Amino acid sequence: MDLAHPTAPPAHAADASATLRLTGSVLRPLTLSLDALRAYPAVTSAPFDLRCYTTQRFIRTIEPYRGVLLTELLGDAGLRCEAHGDFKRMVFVASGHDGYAVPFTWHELFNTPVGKQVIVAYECGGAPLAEEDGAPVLFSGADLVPAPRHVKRLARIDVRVLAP
Ligand SMILES: Nc1nc2c(c(=O)[nH]1)N[C@H]1C(S)=C(S)[C@@H](COP(=O)(O)O)O[C@H]1N2
Ligand SMILES: [Mo]
Repeated sequence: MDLAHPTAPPAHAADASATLRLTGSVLRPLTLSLDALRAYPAVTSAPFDLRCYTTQRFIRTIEPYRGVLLTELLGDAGLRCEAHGDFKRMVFVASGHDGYAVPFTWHELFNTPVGKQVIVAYECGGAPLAEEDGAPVLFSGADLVPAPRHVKRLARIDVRVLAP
């Protein structure tokens, strides 16, 4: 063992992987545990049928989710706009622990009804979701086929400003 470089403390894998980070073009980068998500104002979704976009296969009916709006988390982190009007070119890349990633734009979240139904959920059908159940789950309730923007074990929201 190299005494000058002691081994890292044991990683609390379960804790670490259930945390969500807000990174990129934000004023205050956030690292949020499931409990931290529960401290924000909560919203509840309507139940819906999850379908795969690729196969059109019905997957299962999802009972109402409870969680926090993605716009609420972005408001807390604060969007960083270096140039006038940067927000109009802003995109949010939501990715799961496995790298599965889906985008949103500033416009659809803040300038269309879609944003009112994009939830980071920690509860389903009145029961808490554990990491093993896929928590936190991001889903976009206004999508016509919700499975693609239904990210299990959401790990990161990265805020980017597209180059002109
Ligand atoms: N993290 C993560 N979430 C994901 C996916 C994935 O590969 N990774 N696949 C998506 C797709 S394409 C579908 S169809 C559904 C499948 O949901 P299920 O695995 O719960 O049946 O999850 C969605 N969410
Ligand atoms: Mo899918």
